[in-house]
Amino acid sequence: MKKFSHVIVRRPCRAMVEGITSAPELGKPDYELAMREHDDYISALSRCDVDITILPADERYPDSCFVEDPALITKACAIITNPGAKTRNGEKNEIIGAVREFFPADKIEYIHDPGTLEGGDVMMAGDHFYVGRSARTNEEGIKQLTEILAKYGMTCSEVKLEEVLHLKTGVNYLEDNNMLVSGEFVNKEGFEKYNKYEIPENEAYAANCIWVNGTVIVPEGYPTVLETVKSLGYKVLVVDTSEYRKLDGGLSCLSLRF
Ligand code: CIR
Repeated sequence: MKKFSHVIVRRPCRAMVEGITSAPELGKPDYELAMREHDDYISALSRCDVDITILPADERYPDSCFVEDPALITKACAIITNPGAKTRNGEKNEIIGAVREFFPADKIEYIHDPGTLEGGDVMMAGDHFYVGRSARTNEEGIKQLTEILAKYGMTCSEVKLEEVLHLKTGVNYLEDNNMLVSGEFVNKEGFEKYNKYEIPENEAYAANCIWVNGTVIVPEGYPTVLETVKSLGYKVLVVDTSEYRKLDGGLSCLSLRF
């Protein structure tokens, strides 16, 4: 099934070694290896029937390869978010140019102060969007998002996060009513209508898989998740994201898919 025609990515910058992390014990990312992993990510996406826009590295923003956070792209409009992380907020001004290539000005919406929102907190399931209330996304940001989506006939519901950075750190929709859930999302209310596949604690990082036109990209090194996704009948590609994991980043954060 073809749903996405475009993907936007941004090359990691050397300053990524200073990116935000909640897990300094994993060490700093190795930039050269991160670049190779990014090459592999782009090459996996190129096998998923999408056109890929590759933005250049931006040394001013260490976390700028995580393009999922400064924008949210839906089938009807694009939303430039207002990242709650101070060192990342300016990324919103740098993603606009790429978004304008695909959307006219009247279909580009904005989250404004005091609202904050990061795209990693937003999970699309058809015309409904789940949005995580997190350290990065606040009540006002969710209110603004709800109003924007309503203008285009789409709906939104809030999910309060207790443990993870972003909503999609722990739960991801794979289309076909299938959802990967880990940790706090295993028993959280609101996802009952989906076929939920529980991910064991030692593979929790791999809850962050992405579905792209019938193919699911899975991070390397998580055999249980790999088998689960394969058993659902998807075509599967595996990409190592070890260096992005050191910055709390994963497969979904590295692209905008629309
Ligand atoms: C951050 O803390 O903002 C980055 N180091 C990681 C962002 C990951 N993005 C995502 O989950 N959407």
